[in-house]
Amino acid sequence: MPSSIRRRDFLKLGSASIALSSVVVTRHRALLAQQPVTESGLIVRTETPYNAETALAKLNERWLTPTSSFFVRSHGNVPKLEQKGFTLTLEGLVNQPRQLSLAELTERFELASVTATLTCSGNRRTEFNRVKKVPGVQWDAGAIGNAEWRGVRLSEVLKRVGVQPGAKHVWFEGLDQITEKGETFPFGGSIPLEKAMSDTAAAPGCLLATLMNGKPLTPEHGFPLRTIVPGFIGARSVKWLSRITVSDQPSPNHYLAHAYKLITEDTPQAVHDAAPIYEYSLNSIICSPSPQAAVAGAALTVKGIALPSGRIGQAIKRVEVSTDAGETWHPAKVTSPVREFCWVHWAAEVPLTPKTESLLVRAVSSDDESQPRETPWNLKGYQYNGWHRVTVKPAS
Ligand SMILES: Nc1nc2c(c(=O)[nH]1)N[C@H]1C(S)=C(S)[C@@H](COP(=O)(O)O)O[C@H]1N2
Ligand SMILES: [Mo]
Repeated sequence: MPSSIRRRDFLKLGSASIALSSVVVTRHRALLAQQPVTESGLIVRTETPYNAETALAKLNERWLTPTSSFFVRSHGNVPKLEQKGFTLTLEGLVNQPRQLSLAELTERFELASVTATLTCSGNRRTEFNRVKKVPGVQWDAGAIGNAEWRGVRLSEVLKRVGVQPGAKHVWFEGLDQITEKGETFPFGGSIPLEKAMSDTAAAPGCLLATLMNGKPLTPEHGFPLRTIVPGFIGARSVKWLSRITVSDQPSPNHYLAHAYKLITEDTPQAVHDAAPIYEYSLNSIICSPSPQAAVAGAALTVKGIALPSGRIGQAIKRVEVSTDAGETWHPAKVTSPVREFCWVHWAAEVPLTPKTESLLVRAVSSDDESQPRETPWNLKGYQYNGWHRVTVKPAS
């Protein structure tokens, strides 16, 4: 990892004092009424399977998202599992295939932890609908959260069982069952072996996690065991993990071989030719004010989050807000730690004019990568990372 990142690690810009603005921001109650928010701050998108995202105002409350308000993405049932009797199978291109109980896994290997942002590749999917409606869970921008995960490093487990020459990918399989087009199969996927082995001092390439924010995983988040792949889209962090297979090929599971690809036409050839999505992209979101909020005064405090892309070593360098449709940009102050694989929280005080109709945000990474104005449309609605826009109304 570049030393510039290491130096920034744990860097607290926390005391960035945001001048009190003279602005009145009122919540638009009618809009909230259309989207009931649970007590813990979740908006349920589908009951069965259970899919819920975090209300935007809640996303911005804490750098570490409380587990109770962390988004949930499930493709099938939420298995209710017992710790007793649970085993993890290790097989494929390994010298010593074996089954490990949860106790064996956590006692035989050193505990490691990582703070990492998890985001669904379909986060912000609804914004593609402006071009052409996309199917799938209609996520707004809250299918994202930041948590502290603890468990054992996949790399250490793989070294112990001995990876054979020719191995290139590590497959994961969960214990849930999904029925699609008349077939029933578990959720699964894979990551390149290189990613699994890419531990740094700050982050494992992949963690076999048993704890989330210091407590055992909840059933919705994968109890008793899941993978956490820092920097990769949520789909690669397989919940209710029961099987790891080392192979020379990527996983044939539907969620690696067919879904989670950027395609513009649904033909077997197009799906076959497209590469699986692994890393998530650079992104930023305005969390407050809320859409349609009434705003008044000469200045406004805008707050939100920004996420570096999942490439190793990337961090957020700059966040900018515009109140004039992208003509001029005002720098935001980062108000949280700055690390790779983690979002930052930011706040900006921006000028307001009677003509201000919307607020825009964009971020720049440590590699000087910037977000596009719009993300090109794709059929499944993945990886939206255009400038996030929130419309506001002058208060009268
Ligand atoms: N077994 C299993 N693992 C899974 C999924 C699933 O449906 N089944 N969904 C994936 C997707 S698409 C995402 S975005 C993340 C969401 O993790 P969370 O529900 O803990 O937020 O889990 C991933 N792991
Ligand atoms: Mo996802």
